[in-house]
Amino acid sequence: METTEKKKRVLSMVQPTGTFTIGNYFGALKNFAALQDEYECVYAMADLHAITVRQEPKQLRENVYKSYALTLACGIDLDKSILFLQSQVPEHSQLAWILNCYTQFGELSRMTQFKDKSAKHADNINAGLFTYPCLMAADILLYQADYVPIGADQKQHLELTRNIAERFNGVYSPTFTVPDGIIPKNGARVMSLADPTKKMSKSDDNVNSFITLLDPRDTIIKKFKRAVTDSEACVRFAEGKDGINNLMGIYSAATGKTMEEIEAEFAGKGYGDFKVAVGETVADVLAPIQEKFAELYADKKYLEKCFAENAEKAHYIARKTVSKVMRKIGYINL
Ligand code: ATP
Ligand code: LTN
Repeated sequence: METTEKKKRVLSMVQPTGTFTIGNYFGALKNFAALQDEYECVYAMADLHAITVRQEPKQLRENVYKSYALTLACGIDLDKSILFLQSQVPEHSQLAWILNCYTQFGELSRMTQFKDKSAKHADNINAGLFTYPCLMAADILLYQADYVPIGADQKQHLELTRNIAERFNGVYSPTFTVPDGIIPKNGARVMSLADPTKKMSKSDDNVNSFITLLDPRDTIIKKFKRAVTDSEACVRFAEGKDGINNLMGIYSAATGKTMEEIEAEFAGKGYGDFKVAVGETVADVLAPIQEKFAELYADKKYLEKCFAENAEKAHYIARKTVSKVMRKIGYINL
């Protein structure tokens, strides 16, 4: 007998806070496209999250168009997946408030992203920065997601999401699907080229610390040539060689080669040759994305049509969850 199994659902988001880096790509975006055939995928630009850090309105608007076009250019097919703007689906804010009331102050205080961002923006440690993980939990739980593709830095937030879901389900009755993370084997934690003990981040003040998906080929190679390494001059993966380990990780994520294969390929060669090879390989991976991006970004009318259609599809799913949650809590829900 033929069985038509319902596809499991995937959800993930990226903050439109600048041009995406290869950290965002290898950690998350690359997986977004890869999961589309097997799962029902819902993706979004987390523009509500973006304002936990002060944003200039014109710049934010531009970043949203740009990030959306870039995400599409990474291979999202809108006939298969949904890609929407978080601020256009009001249920995210609505459920986030509710989940705030099922999350403990102590739990939020332990979040390392909060600690890092409050150290970096000491003049603006706002309540949104603190309760941000509740909004992220709402993003995921609204869609009853089974899987969440993320980089390793988001593991702690996903764990909290699972705890909130289990708590709510326990207080009432099963309401939310408890999600699992999908963290890539290679590229889950791409480090800064300037300080390989720190995560590569698109909002880093030093532009040489990251490679963006839109960097021209010669800039990519130049930035890799400048990457901080060590003085051993031997391409091998080992403790204490953070810079080289990071470059090997990037090369591995771009080519699929193992660390042993990379060591063999560069045996007897210096860091100079290795850095150029990493740069050229990354530039080759990014070239088709850049080409597709240019086409999409030039057509804002098309992007706006996508925003509207996809927000409506997302809203349809999100609304059902909020309605269920309201009923369970005891709200009058006509
Ligand atoms: P910001 O600098 O604004 O804090 P970010 O560069 O850290 O942003 P996000 O929008 O917060 O990027 O992250 C989007 C996705 O990319 C998340 O799944 C996150 O885990 C992943 N990601 C971000 N940086 C890296 C990195 N350096 N290595 C691997 N994955 C990453
Ligand atoms: N918190 C994530 C971005 C994000 C997200 C989400 C990721 C917001 N909502 C839902 C996965 C699922 C970040 O800072 N990278």
